[in-house]
Amino acid sequence: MKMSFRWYGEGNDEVSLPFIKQIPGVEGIVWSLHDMPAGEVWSEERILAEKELIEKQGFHIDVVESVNVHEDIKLGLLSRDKYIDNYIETLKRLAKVGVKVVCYNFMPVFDWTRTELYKEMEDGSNALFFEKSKISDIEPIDLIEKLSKNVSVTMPGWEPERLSQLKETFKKYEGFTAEDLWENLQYFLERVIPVCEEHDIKMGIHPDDPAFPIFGLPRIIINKENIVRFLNLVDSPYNGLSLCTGSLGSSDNDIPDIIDEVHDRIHFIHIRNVKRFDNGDFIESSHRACDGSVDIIKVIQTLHKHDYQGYVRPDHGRHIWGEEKWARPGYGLYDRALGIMYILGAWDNLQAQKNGEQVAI
Ligand code: DNO
Repeated sequence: MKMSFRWYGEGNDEVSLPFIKQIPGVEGIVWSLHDMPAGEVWSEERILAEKELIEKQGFHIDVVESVNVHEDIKLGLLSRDKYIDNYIETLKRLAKVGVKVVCYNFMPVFDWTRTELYKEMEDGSNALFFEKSKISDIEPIDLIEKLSKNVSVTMPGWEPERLSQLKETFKKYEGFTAEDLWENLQYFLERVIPVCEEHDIKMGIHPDDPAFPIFGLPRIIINKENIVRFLNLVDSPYNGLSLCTGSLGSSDNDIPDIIDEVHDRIHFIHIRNVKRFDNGDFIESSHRACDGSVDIIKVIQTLHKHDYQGYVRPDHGRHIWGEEKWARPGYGLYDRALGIMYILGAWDNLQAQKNGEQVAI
């Protein structure tokens, strides 16, 4: 596996590249032009500037997360072709500078959703929390307003222009079904994937987070059956998955089983843990298998069994050692760095066993 770390860009992330450099094993930065509205073509100058910045610190730029999909594409409006053309142009420009994988999602309106960003834990740390009952009695706009109060940065999926149109966007989705979303996803892929094949850049869809419908909007990348259906929409290695153990772990998915089924189409993985409760709530926990509901060790063993050679990053960590004062929700430095050490510890151990080395006790 190739370890990487998500970074939001100069002036947009309190975690600096030199700090990331000090985490053992990180080879690449997972990046994006976060201020670029969905549907616009990314400028070549901006792409090159970002590449230079990241490579100067000794990291590769192989993975972009995300190039966001314009809402009109998900809705299947007439205007979608223009936005797909733009998407394709961006992909070509990214491929030209050496990007290998683009992570994206196809969730209506929202990206990831939680009801609390800094839920306090007994040990004094805090973490992203999803309380199911809160979602049913709150208007989406009120939830976003409540959450954004303590946050000074723009979070992916919660961009101001997207939020300012929330009411109108919801109106457009009235009567919209999961099958409509499948159809529009297929339309998008049928146009984009042939270009990816030609330019050698792989697409990895991110599972829906949480992995069940919210606010009456359909969500489809939520379980094994649907992931298999998705991969068959366009059966090409360029149409792949960004497996996220935390998103799929928000409902009762057997993630090692999913990996067994589709490992050859996984291009990128987010590894993190969540603790699920019987009432449907979940909280993000440390990466350790015993701290959450996802058996992260088994996930790593399964990846190792299939000789996974793709990209990996730790995902959301808890905010620890006081970093909630400055860190982006879920994207502090410390717990993600600890997560990396856990993942690499497990991986190195498996490698050592494979190589027949004596494991010191
Ligand atoms: C959350 C992330 C997601 C992910 C997008 C991909 O922290 O995993 O926001 O980047 O869904 O498009």
